[in-house]
Amino acid sequence: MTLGIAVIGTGRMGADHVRRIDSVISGARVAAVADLDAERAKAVASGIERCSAHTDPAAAMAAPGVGAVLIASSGPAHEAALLEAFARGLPVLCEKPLTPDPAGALRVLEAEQRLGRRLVQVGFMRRYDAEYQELQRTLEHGELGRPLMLHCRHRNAASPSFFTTEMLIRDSVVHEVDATRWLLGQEITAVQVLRPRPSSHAPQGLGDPQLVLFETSGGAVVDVEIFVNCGFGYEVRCEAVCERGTASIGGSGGLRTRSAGRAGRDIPQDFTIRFADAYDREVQAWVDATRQGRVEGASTWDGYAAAVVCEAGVRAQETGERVRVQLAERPALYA
Ligand code: ISE
Repeated sequence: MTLGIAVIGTGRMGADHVRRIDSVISGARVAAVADLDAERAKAVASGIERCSAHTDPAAAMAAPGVGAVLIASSGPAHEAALLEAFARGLPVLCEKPLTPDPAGALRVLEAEQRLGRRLVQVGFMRRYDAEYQELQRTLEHGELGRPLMLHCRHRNAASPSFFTTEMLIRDSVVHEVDATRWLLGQEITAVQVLRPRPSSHAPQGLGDPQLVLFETSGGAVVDVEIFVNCGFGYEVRCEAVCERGTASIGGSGGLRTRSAGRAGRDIPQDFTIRFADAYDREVQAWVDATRQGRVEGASTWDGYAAAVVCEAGVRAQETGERVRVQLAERPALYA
């Protein structure tokens, strides 16, 4: 049976997911949408057959034919929507971050444990990117030996007007937090942040770029350059340095051109383009698993761990100190 999905939040990501469910992937349809902005919700729903528009997420989840929920509203609205989905026993794909703060993430973690089964997949889409998957398999198979370091670069052409220095960690570096945990199969145990003099192209008051350092439970060290106003495009790279060699992804694919005495390739301008395939594969995998009664991908535990590491990262940003990461005990549900 086709899976009816309620999409909560019809901003940039939500609208992109509605388009994806409606015209790219198979096995699902958008049955309802919700957005605080009633006109926006109506506009998104109007192009889709049998799709109702709401301002209240609970009303969208209660709409006829809804069997699962995709949460793409702003981070602070996630917790309430997740708890509402739990009350209805609906499987959820929740865009990152699970919640912006560790306390909220812990409440969601506890609520899911009370249900006694996993309902949530957190939308860390890099886990579905073909290059990231190849790197993960390479590290897991161990042909290069033990990973010693990861060098990561995360660059955006420009940050949106509402972006704050904290968001460099909570909204952007959160991807490297999850990628590090997933690629290495280790927890992050401490965070440090170095802050060069900001670029003169960064908006007033934004500490951009920054260099973020993670230490991990297996003794690896990870550096992340986060630069959200680099100006030239969207670029995400990762090089793993292992005992017997290195493996790197990002920056190498795509169409190459030679013209007017220069050789080059186009650089995507934002993440919806760079990670378009990853988003398609992520949502298709979630729909397939949900239709078979399974839950896979990043779990509520992964979302919680990312929130705790980001909290430590923000404290490291503010204090200039090395901040230890203290996680709760991992519950058996996420073993
Ligand atoms: C944005 O929210 C994302 O998730 C992108 O992947 C990231 O590159 C960007 O910095 C974030 O603001």
